Amino acid sequence: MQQWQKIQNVVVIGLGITGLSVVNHLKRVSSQLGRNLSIKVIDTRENPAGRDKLSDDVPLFCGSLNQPWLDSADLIVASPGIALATTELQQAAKLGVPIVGDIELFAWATNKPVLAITGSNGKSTVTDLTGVMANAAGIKTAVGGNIGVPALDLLESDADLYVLELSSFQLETTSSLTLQAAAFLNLSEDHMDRYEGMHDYRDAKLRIFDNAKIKIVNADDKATYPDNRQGLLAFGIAQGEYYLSDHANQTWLTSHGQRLLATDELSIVGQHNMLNALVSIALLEAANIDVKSALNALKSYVGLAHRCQVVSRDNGITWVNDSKATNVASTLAALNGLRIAGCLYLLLGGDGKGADFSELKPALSALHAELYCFGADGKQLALLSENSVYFESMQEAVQAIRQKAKVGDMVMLSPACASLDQFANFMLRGDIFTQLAQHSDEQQDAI
Ligand code: UMA
Ligand code: ADP
Repeated sequence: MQQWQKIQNVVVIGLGITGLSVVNHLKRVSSQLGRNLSIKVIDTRENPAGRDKLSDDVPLFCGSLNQPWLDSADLIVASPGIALATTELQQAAKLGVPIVGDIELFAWATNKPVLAITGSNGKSTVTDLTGVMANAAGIKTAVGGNIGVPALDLLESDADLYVLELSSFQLETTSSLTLQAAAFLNLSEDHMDRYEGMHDYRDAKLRIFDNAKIKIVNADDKATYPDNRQGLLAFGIAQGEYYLSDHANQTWLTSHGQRLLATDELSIVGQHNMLNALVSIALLEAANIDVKSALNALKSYVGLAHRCQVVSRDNGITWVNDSKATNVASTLAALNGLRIAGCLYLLLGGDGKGADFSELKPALSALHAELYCFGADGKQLALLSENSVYFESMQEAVQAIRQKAKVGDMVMLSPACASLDQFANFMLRGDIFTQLAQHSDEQQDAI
């Protein structure tokens, strides 16, 4: 609690789920301190999401950043959706007002072990899987952060271990989070509206290693390596301490030369998910958790919804929902290293946001694949291969696939495009695909 000694006036910026969690936490801190902190909230939106949930005793200023409030604060707690570079925040910082985020407050509040994950792709999957495995190993584990549950809300759970997904925005406002282990999964272009370039974005992500005992990096992506290599462990396809090895015609998840599990036994698919599993294993080992007792949980883990999720295996045909693949990089991840006995029916289409789809060509030509394209950029995607057809809608494309698919084939929605031309969001697109995949032929007519 010593961090709070000289703090009385706290201004929270942002009234989304983070801002609300911060206000609730500040009230808990007040009762622990035995004095009421003065709490005020600002949101630049006229009608912020959490308005109805804020208690009446907390003053709220909407529509712009209230400079006098900021300048007279003892502490500003900024939500991840607001850029630190904002002029008003910069002015307050110049006056010496400290600016932190919710994860920094979380760090002040706990001395339990914490594992954290960042990267451009795969964060949610690794975070969730690590939590599932740790719980299966008998450790009471709470999972949150950028995955959708604010970290401060986890403190009530009285867990023995925390697993946090951290975005670059959250890392920018965190400086004293001590981690048992941290993983930086990969780096590809994202959030360039908030960063001056890749260098800036990478620096924000590298902050995850500042107070980490064990640093888990991607041997195949050197951008994930920090300058200070103390405590470094690497995962990779064929290099590092955690890698994929071949033995007896199978590929094995391998830790420090020890084969732990054949990847054929996993329920999740795609080479990127094998790597995600290796990272979860590395994180658990870093927390001294007996991984062997969690291998059954790893085997049966089916992944998060809409991320390379197997939604049906009826009649020997595997149906995979990867609707979260809203860009070329994530579809490439789904295709790389995919092994299918039969044909891959790949559903591609939607709003491509001006992307260059040609990067998909090499991965597609390595597979026995037929492209079923749909939506706004479907015709452009159909040009990627001679084995392609175009339909107005995803639903029509699925109906056509159903007539052809047979035992050993895979039907995968990994569209490389946003959904907004035909669906409210990627979740709805994935839900409709899943419904189509799970319904028998007779039920199809009713959809
Ligand atoms: N906003 C304003 N004015 C403000 C404050 C926010 O316009 O004064 C806008 C932001 O630009 C943003 C929206 O409001 O578009 C929400 O911002 P927020 O900081 O209030 O967000 P929360 O609802 O608290 O959710 C945040 C994360 N969102 C962001 O970082 C934008 C959630 O990650 C996270 O799950 C949650 O905290 C709990 O930790 C979402 C996300 O999209 C899933 N993250 C980005 C990503 O994964 O790419 C980083
Ligand atoms: P994030 O939380 O970083 O957005 P998710 O786990 O939600 O990551 O996955 C987002 C998309 O990226 C999905 O299409 C998923 O299949 C793909 N993906 C998952 N893991 C990886 C990885 N290790 N490398 C590249 N892409 C990945």
